[in-house]
Amino acid sequence: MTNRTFTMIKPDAMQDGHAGAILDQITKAGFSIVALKLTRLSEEKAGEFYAVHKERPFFGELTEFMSSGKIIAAVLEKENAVADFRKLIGATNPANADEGTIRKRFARSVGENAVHGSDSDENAAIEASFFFSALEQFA
Ligand code: 3AN
Repeated sequence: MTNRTFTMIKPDAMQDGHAGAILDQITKAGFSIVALKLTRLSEEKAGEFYAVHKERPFFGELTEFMSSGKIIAAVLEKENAVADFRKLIGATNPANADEGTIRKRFARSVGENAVHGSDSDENAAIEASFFFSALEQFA
């Protein structure tokens, strides 16, 4: 699984109509889509996904936002996927993200920052399994 990462297109980017452009940028950067679904998280499920942030002051805001609308969840494959994808999406706060990164182009703010990208191979596998069965991660 070292060549896979997990992403979500978050409710802000979905509502702002950026899903197509974001998927285009991802595939043009050399990632292939291994699994993909459009869904919506309940606040409870969002809390489960972001459990590591439970003690952070923005946790309530985060789970409310992440359950506020549709998302697209996807598993992506590429050599060095986790690190390369973090580079492609840019800094957590779009104000600090490099020009041309997905967050610089499409994010609204640090809380509503357009996309998620796994921060390690281990978390990529855990997060992919949160949304997709083994059968759905076939590619
Ligand atoms: P990243 O998504 O770049 O890995 P994390 O893991 O620090 O960043 O944060 C997870 C998510 O929590 C972010 N994508 C963002 O939506 C939200 N978040 C992080 N920092 C803040 C903050 N200061 N205020 C509001 N939301 C935040």
